Amino acid sequence: MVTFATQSAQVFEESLSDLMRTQVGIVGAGPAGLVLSHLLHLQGIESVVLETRSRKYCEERVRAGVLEQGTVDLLNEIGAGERMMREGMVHYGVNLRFSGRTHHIDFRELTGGRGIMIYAQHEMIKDLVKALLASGDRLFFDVEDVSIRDFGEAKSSAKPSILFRKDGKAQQLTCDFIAGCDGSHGVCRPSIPHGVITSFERIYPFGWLGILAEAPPSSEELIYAYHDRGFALLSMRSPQISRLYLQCQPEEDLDEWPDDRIWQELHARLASTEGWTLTEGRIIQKGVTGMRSSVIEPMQYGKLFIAGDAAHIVPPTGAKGLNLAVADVRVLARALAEYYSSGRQDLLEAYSSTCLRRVWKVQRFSSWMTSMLHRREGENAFDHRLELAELDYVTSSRAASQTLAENYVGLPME
Ligand code: RFL
Ligand code: PHB
Repeated sequence: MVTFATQSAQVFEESLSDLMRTQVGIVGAGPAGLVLSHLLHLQGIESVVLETRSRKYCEERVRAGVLEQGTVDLLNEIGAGERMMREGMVHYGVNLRFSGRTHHIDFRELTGGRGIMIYAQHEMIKDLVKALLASGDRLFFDVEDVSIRDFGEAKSSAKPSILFRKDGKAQQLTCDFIAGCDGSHGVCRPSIPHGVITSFERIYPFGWLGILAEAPPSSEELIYAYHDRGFALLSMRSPQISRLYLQCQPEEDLDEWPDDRIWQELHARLASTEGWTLTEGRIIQKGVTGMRSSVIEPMQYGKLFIAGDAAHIVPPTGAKGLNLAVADVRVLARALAEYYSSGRQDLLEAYSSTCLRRVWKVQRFSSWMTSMLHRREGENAFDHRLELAELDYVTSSRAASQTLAENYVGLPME
């Protein structure tokens, strides 16, 4: 079935002939690939985005919800922020709840007025896809058998290419550079020869069970709750929809979690001694995500540049994955613009080292938030006391609260 955006099958057939050549071939239409294509378009650089999933799937996949100020500014710059500014919710703080009491971290006061935007990732994807198609750039969903070749030599005159099938027909897209924005299960990173990149990894012994519920959010701002029974998070998507998470086993069986058990657990873990109550509603989506941290070094090989989840994964506790993906492609777009306008290659050569400085700081923050807020199975009383002391310190020391706040709203771009 042809689902080339909103165009007809005939238009699609015609555009296949143009498809054979572009400046930047982008694999993956997640936040990294779509934002990169927009940024390149603004610089007059041509790109083609190839995505294995359908447009519908990409636009409905429930994931992130917290956008840093820098991500919000960028979406506005590329002309895809209008609906987000209307429908998104700006927050100037988050709450940490432990021992039944709630402590507010005031971003506005601690970061000189900065905040975050609550806006669902899939809504952002819809806006990016719509704007990209309106600007005439090329984006193909439902492609199959994607593979990449001839990308290994940065200085060689050989052109990299992306092979794929569309409607059963084999295609080849030749380009100057390939951007591997194909997430943690993509093909670009595994195409780099063995021994060229080093992979750093940490697997956590827990996961998150996430739900969307038709319930007005029970708090104006997010609540991160530390509890003896495990971590819980109250987030939201709109004034009518709550997004809630529970710490669980990494391979938790959802069949063991009927709706009433989920609510019971959320009530227990989010309980407060301050007269607060959790509003329930119909659960409209459920899912389990395992948690891990990973980074590859370097994030480039020849004419292939890896960005976003394809290069690094952070546990969701710091709400950073999408924002980090956007930060990578911002660096890449600037380096490519410099290359095409002046022939300078130094920014491209420095792509990986520039990105990795931010990546490791974000890994540090996400891993710190994760260990402070989660309970480990078999954890001893000493560790438990340390976690409580960490939370007590973070919420009572201005310096510590400020550290959390400046990382949460997003470190400045280099
Ligand atoms: P994506 O979004 O995974 O997109 C990659 C795209 O590539 C496609 N693909 C291919 N296309 C062509 N050929 C192939 N061979 C391909 N293989 C794969 C895929 O279909 C997909 O469309 O990666 P990207 O663009 O790097 O973006 C990363 C973010 O999506 C991710 O980091 C965030 O969702 C993480 N995350 C959060 N990030 C935040 O910044 N704030 C949050 O609040 C937040 N909460 C979350 C999250 C992730 C979660 N889960 C489910 C993992 C909450 C959760 C529960
Ligand atoms: C979300 O709303 O999905 C969300 C919020 C904060 C996080 C992770 C996910 O840390």
